[in-house]
Amino acid sequence: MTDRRTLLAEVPTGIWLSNTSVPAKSGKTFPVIDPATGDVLVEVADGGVDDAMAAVAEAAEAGPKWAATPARERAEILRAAFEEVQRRSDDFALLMTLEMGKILPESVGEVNYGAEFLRWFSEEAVRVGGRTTTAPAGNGEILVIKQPIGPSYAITPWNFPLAMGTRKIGPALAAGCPMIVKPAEDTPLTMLLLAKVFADVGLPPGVLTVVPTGTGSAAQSAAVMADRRVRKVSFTGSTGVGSLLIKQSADQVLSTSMELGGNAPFIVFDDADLDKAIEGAMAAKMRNGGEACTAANRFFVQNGIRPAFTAALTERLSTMTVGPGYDDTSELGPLINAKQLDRVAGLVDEAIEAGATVQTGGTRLDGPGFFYPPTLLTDVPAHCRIRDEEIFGPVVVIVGFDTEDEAVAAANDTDYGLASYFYTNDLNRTKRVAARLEYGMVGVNRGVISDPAAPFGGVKHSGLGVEGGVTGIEEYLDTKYIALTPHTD
Ligand code: TXE
Repeated sequence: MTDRRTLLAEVPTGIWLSNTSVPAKSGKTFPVIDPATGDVLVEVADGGVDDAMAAVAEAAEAGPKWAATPARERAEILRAAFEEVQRRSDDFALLMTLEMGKILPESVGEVNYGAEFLRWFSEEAVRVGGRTTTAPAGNGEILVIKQPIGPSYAITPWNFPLAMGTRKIGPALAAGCPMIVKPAEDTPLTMLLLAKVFADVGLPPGVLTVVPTGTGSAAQSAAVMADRRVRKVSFTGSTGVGSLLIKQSADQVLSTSMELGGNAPFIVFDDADLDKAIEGAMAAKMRNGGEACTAANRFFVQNGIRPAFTAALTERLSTMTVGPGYDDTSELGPLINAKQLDRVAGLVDEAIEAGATVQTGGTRLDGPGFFYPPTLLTDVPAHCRIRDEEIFGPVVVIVGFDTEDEAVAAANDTDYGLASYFYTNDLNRTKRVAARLEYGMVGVNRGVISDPAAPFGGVKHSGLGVEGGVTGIEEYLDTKYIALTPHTD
């Protein structure tokens, strides 16, 4: 593994254009912070609208040639990038832990998960095809073909700095679309290293560009989406920003993929295996420090098993070691920044004021760094903000219930509809409850559901479109039909 100082010196910190790192046209930079200490790791180029327009121009120029590149060649570049990310797994993992804060083993897990999208879509690239139908009235044939949608724009979040990039870049490049990426201001380094990896394995210049910015996200996205050469926007982030982007994208009638927030229910029925449910709860809540859109947000536990479940989970949470993600002993890292720390602490304080009981945690930890302890709350009233909003932190809220109907109704009583989980050993209930949950994804007797082969996406305020799986590439393809009447004379 490259040591920390060498890695930070090596990672590109400019705007990624023409397969090289260049300063912002304004010369401005912004700091990337280590959330475990609050210290500046490096300064990164603060891209302005003019830098973003240079990326759009490159994408527009590179697009037709990339689209015409044989699928097998595009697939080979994606495959080589997959291998190179794996080869540099330690570097990617350390970089992610440094800029995002998650514990190192989880960063290694994300490298594997994130890299897999490149391999998966390298395999999908060669399977894009249409179909032919003989028109029923006998007047010729209908040829249905798939074509790359064109230059695409990705806005990525900070919680999975690699995987949220590869989940968009993989299918875009596989489909034949160039991609312009705006990484989150908290975590631009992982994306810049990924862009370098692509250049190292032979991706032509202009096919992948990265325009980091500190405070210029709104101006950049407005300008890029207003440019008629751009045909697609793919966003992962908060529902508020997603909804704004949908409105903005309407002017150019852009294709949009929106992976937005969640408010996942985690239901435990009396007949569930307690130990397995606890393991699942730890994974669904504490993975990534709770900063995941699939994170369990509300635990509904049937009253027969509730006391035992609450005691066991409280015990697990209260013995976790909190510390910097790069320390071997840490089981939970810091939150991403001061804003998120204030948000999580505020939600907990408000719940306590509304009558919640703190079983463990509940008070922010002293700095430096943005640490919040594992926390478990009971007696939280319905429609307290902590039950209605995405917590995005290591806080468990347990609510009791008596009947299946009651649990399903409470689980569905939210505007979100991304991930959901439940534990039961009753097969009939499994099918019933899975069908009734108004969510894009349902985990049954498991706390981790993400997989490159799965069509990841939500309903209601959680988004539009799906990423990954065999349908993931469709987000970057247009369907065209050619009505063909061959001359017979
Ligand atoms: O998200 P933002 P934030 C949720 C989670 C979290 C909350 C706030 O609940 O607590 O959002 O996090 C870019 N035009 N999720 O404030 O702002 C921004 O630069 C264009 C869920 O960090 O949505 C970053 O690249 N872009 C989630 C990206 O949007 C804009 C992941 C996400 O940041 C923009 C992250 C604008 N006007 C947060 N404003 C998930 N679905 O996994 C911001 N951005």
